[in-house]
Amino acid sequence: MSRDEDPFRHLAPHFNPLFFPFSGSGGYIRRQLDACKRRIYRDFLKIRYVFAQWLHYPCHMTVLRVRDFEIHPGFFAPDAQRALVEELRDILSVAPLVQPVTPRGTPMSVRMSAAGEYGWISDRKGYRYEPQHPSGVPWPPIPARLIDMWQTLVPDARLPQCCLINWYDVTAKMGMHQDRDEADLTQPVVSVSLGDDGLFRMGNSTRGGKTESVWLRSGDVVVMGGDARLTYHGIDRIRPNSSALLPKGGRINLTLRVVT
Ligand code: MD3
Ligand code: FE
Repeated sequence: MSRDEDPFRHLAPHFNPLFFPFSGSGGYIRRQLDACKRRIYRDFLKIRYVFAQWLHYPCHMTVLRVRDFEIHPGFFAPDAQRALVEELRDILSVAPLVQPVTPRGTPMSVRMSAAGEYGWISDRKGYRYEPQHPSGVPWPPIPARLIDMWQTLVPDARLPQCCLINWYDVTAKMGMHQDRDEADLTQPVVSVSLGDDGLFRMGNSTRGGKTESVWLRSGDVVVMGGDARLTYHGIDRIRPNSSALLPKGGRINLTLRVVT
């Protein structure tokens, strides 16, 4: 780690819990210490983020990294969130939310719609991407501010072909799953949370194992690229009345995807 990268470089040595007096060249001890510093710094950011969530104050840090998920707390300011909700209303008036059933016939608790070239559908015939809403109308276009966000956060990716819209009432949840119905799994998925807080659980690239959870709040954006792309994940629960953005409460999650 060069001095510029040292997360504790702003601290005077006597405040620096990890001050290491001799700067030798490379070596095993130094690498271990650097790794340790990064871990502690990441945990520090996480603790700060968790406290910010509890105390309901905005935490304007750039990104939080948890298991290769890149979390951008408060990426969308309240004004932009309200504008997005208006754009979603127009989309949903053309392509209304539907309650999907799994191929085995179990209804999902989440309601879904989409914008863009493709929408993700689940029914008795299976799950797949379709160019039309079940009613037969084409999906409305993806709002420009979401395309903008995509180009800001993942400039090297292809443009998104689907903006999946998930709506959770306060009882809804989404079980742990992988997203692998897209043809090119090297392309990232970017998600936007709106409305009530949702407890997002992140697992591993195979089912089971240890998991970590964070509360996603209105305006937060998560980038799933690289190793996070095939990670199992889900939403355990919604925190009722945690946001005033949606008049009837609940949570909306938008996920932008490259499909073909
Ligand atoms: C990781 N949505 O739509 S957002 C989904 O809040 C989905 O509605 C949840 O899981 C929600 O598939 C979680 C975070 C998320 C979204 C898509 C991903 C994480 C992802 C795709 C690949 C890997
Ligand atoms: Fe998912």
